[in-house]
Amino acid sequence: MKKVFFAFAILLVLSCSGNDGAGLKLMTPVKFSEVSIDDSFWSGRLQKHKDNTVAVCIDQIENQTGRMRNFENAAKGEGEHSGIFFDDSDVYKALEGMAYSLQLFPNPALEAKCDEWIDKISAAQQSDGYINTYYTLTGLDRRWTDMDKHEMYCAGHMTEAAVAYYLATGKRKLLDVCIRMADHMMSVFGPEGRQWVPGHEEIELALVKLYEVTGEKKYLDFAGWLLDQRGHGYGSYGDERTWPGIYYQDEVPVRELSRITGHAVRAMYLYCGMADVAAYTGDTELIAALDRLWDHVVNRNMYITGGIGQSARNEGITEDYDLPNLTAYCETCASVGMVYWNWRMLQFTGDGKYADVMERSLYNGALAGISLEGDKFFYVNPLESTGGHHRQEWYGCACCPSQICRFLPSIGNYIYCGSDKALWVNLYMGNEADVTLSGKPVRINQSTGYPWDGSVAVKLQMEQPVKGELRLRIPSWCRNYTLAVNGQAFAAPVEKGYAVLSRKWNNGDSVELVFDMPVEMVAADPRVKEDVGKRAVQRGPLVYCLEEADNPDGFDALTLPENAGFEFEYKPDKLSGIVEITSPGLTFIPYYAWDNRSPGKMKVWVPLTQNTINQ
Ligand code: FUB
Ligand code: ZN
Repeated sequence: MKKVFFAFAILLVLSCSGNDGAGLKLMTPVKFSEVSIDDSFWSGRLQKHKDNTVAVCIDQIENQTGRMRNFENAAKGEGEHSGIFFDDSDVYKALEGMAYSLQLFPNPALEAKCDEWIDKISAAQQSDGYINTYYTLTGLDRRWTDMDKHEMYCAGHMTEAAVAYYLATGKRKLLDVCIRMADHMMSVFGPEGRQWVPGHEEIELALVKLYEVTGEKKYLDFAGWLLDQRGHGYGSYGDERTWPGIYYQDEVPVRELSRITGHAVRAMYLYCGMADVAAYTGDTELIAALDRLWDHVVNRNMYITGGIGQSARNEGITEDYDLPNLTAYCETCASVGMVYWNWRMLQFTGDGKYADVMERSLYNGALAGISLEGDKFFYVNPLESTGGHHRQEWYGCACCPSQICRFLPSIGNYIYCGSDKALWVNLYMGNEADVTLSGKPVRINQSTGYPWDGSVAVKLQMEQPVKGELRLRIPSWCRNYTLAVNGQAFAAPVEKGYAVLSRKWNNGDSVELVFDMPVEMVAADPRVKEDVGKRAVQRGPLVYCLEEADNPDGFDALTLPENAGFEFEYKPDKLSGIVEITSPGLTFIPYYAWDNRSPGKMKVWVPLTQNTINQ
């Protein structure tokens, strides 16, 4: 494949759209466990996760750091706590990833390892249900005194792991630990108890998962109560409060929120929790707040990579349109959070604008967080490097490696959603899945070269003909596409970014979708001072970058003519297989793939060649 395209500049001016998100969820995702991924881009990543990422996490948790020893010590009630006060959460997040991996690749040895960990976790639980190795080993008398100490955050991650493991294996030992911890929390806090504002959100969305799996509405109610604790001045974070309430999203009641503030990952988990509670309560005020927040995040505070959080100082948000490249924080966890949150927003409305952001954050901001081998991680994801920024196997604060460990094997979650009469295809990757259409079982098969080329073939198998809609997402980056059913051109109206193919489907029907995928130069919103006079290169869902390994001469002086022409070519042996983009004197690689070779400089936004501007 070798083609030449002349690029055109597009202005990335993102417009506000109306508030049409109110109400209960329109659609339900097809779970990753129902989807069997067989894809030239993703299958290798899932293999590396199974073989390398999980192994790194186990080794770090058991041998290189004291994370598992903390549980052993807490069970004995003696010994020191080592590491950070929220290190338990990494054990839980890795365990959640292991549970997902088991669903993709059954593995008795890995399951035995999970059971061993769960025994140790369970042994560290106090008789009243409380569980947290930091306070157990440093003084239980001080528990529940500092809202920034992540006790509920750790409980939330334990709950997500427990639900994942229960769904993967049917084993409920860890789930019972979580139920006892949740009941303990509800015996201390709540309308009849003490007030509490979790300094790091996470428990809210986890309690909704606990509600889903137990059917106990009290957990949903507690999640809603915790959300409504915020923004009333109840928060108290340690003796010497380093951060104001705005850092914790505790400045404004959740229903009145309209601007993202503070710590980026906390904000993402809060918005997910708001969406999850609203999905069951039908709370339109929460949804309206989420709509306002989405506009503010995406149109003023998001990088082209789908990453958020401009500053290392607060691991979060600074000011609108302040998007520095070299010092961009863009924590991997925040990009994963963007996927989680946009996926939830999509389910309320079926609006492709959420899937577009989900895809952007997935393929760029989040995927950059893990090496091609799956054994090294980025915590911070700048859009420019002077050569000193590299992936590491682990971090003192290891939230990002454990985040990627749980996120990657669950990518199958984001491909399909079902609604009353429609099957929605949100992401394109090769897979087979058992789904329903208009309540009837259907087997769907997707094959595609995405993200390297825009051809997608969908096949449907069913016992009886089924009347219903297949809704295929037309990504916002795509300006031209063709659509055919059984080889015949098919005119389908596009509603909110989805082509609606409404017909009676027969066994063996096929759909062929071809997206034009030219190389494009992208200009930032002119209010982003850092990117004035610069362009980024994008093709399909992928943002590209220049890396010194490909451009060794005069890297700092490289510029891009405004009328640049581009070629692109699939290189199977380069960086595990990429489409490389070239323009005279410049070689671009996908941003996610940088820092997998010799260390060097990198940049996403490239200055325009001075004498070519406005030609
Ligand atoms: O505080 C827990 C996690 O550690 C946060 O989500 C990350 O930003 C890192 O600070
Ligand atoms: Zn992180």
